[in-house]
Amino acid sequence: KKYNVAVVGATGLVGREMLKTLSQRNFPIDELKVIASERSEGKKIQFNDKELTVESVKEGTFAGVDIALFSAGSGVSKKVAPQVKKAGGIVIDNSNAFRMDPEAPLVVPEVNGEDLKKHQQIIANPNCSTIQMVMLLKPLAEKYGLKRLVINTYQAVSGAGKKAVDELMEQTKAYLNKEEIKNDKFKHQIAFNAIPQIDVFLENDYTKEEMKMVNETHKILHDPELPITATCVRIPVVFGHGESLNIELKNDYRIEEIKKLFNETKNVEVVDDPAQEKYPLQIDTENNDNVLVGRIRRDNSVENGVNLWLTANNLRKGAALNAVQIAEYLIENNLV
Ligand code: 11C
Repeated sequence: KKYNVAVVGATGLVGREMLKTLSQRNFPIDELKVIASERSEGKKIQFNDKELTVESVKEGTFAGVDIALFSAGSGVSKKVAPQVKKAGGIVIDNSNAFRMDPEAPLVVPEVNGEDLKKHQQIIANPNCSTIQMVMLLKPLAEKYGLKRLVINTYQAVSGAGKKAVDELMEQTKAYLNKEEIKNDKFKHQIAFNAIPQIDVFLENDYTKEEMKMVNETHKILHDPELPITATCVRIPVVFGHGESLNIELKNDYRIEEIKKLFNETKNVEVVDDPAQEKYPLQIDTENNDNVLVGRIRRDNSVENGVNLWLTANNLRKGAALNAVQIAEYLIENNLV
């Protein structure tokens, strides 16, 4: 069977990656609609051997659409997703519009795919930095139990969209040419700098990105009481988020056992050879869809503590690929 698919936000960084992923994975598409804002209407997008024309949302746009992948910001999702639902289709939404909605499953297929069985046509794709982390937390939770988690992230500018990538490039050129540095997407200079702020600040002085990592992890792991604290930092890297995790497990472990566990986890790759100075790098994730984990070592300052470092492609597993995997899970389990 083939499906009518729509990509909403098709001209953005994630939207384009969604189209690439659908093509690479030979997703069973009957008709494909590429949708964006009115500004982009009429633009052409190549998909396999076809040239598609970008449409904007109009009355009847979603008639007959089975699955709509959204990555156009939470404002668009809140307004347009209900239209898809009303027309009988399923929304897989990459924004934060529905993530905490109890009716909307928040899913990483390898971790909590089962939650899709209760879907009510709107499904949320988690934040990129949450997705890559829970891929490792799930096997640890099952085998040892999780007691507490401390997260530090080193996130790529592409997480903030195409304009943010352009800003890093322009600032880098300006810096090297000793010209004036202009900033717009970021509050401060990002070239040759690190900014300990991703998204806006909340009343508790954490940023929204940091609280997403806490709240989304609680929901995905079905463990709402797990103590988690996060510091999220933007660094001048284009693709790939890095994360340092300090994890307290409930039960004792052996390092070799954890490495074996990760080696046996689907779509996770252990890159951990201190003797050879090998560990996951952000640049290694450009053409790799796996979550890379390394620097796995005991934290002797607490009982059952473990430190590790992970990287993954924020636009692929962190966004587009995870969304397409959700769609594939729905099809495989007759949930469309
Ligand atoms: C960033 N993690 O790197 C963000 C991007 O809630 O889906 C994704 C924001 C989100 O800026």
